[in-house]
Amino acid sequence: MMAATRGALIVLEGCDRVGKSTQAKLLVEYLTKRGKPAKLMNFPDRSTTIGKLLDEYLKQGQEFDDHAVHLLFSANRWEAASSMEKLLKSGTTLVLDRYSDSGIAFSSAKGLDFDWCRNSDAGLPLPDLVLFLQLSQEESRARGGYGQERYEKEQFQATVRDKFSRLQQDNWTVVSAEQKSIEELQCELRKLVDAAVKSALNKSLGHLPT
Ligand code: NYM
Ligand code: MG
Repeated sequence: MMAATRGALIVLEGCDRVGKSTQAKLLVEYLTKRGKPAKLMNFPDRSTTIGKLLDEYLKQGQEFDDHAVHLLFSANRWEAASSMEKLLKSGTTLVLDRYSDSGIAFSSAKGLDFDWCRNSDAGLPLPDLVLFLQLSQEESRARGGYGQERYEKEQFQATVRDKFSRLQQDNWTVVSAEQKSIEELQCELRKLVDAAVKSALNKSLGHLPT
């Protein structure tokens, strides 16, 4: 029997300052306007109890062992997993501003083992599409540089960039954000998202492998 109509799980990934949050928000507005139920989710979700710890950590008000904080970021996804599955199965497309790949890239950039990082996310809902936004170090700098949070340093971002490039998988679509206006990039992403939403209708929802 064919799976019931479901929404697509779409993830925006990339280094800091590439425009993920802006693009994710615009994609949700676009889908909603076209009568397709859609919801924006951010990871980390700083509103939960675990998310508040992560917020403190990112604002450098709280220290954690690197492994411990990796597991907190992962737990922050797990606490959302069942409601994500419910929404997807009821036909809502989810647009995620970061997900598991950020967890692996940022933690492994601190020296943690890649597979160890991946393992805590095994079993989470599998993205139908990962849109990886690419931007050179030079252009992120030109966009106004980084903020004050932990990890927002040029050297560290360069290491994260390397880790992301090792992570690239079959369901990734790399999109260059270089020299593009918000509207130009949005236009490109919409086409990819439309296709993903359409093809998710005939596929059952998968789960992240180990
Ligand atoms: N981050 C995000 C991680 O280190 N691990 C994770 O699992 C996730 C989802 O949090 N610099 C890092 C990447 C970002 C920071 O994200 C906060 P944002 O999108 O700036 O709120
Ligand atoms: Mg952001």
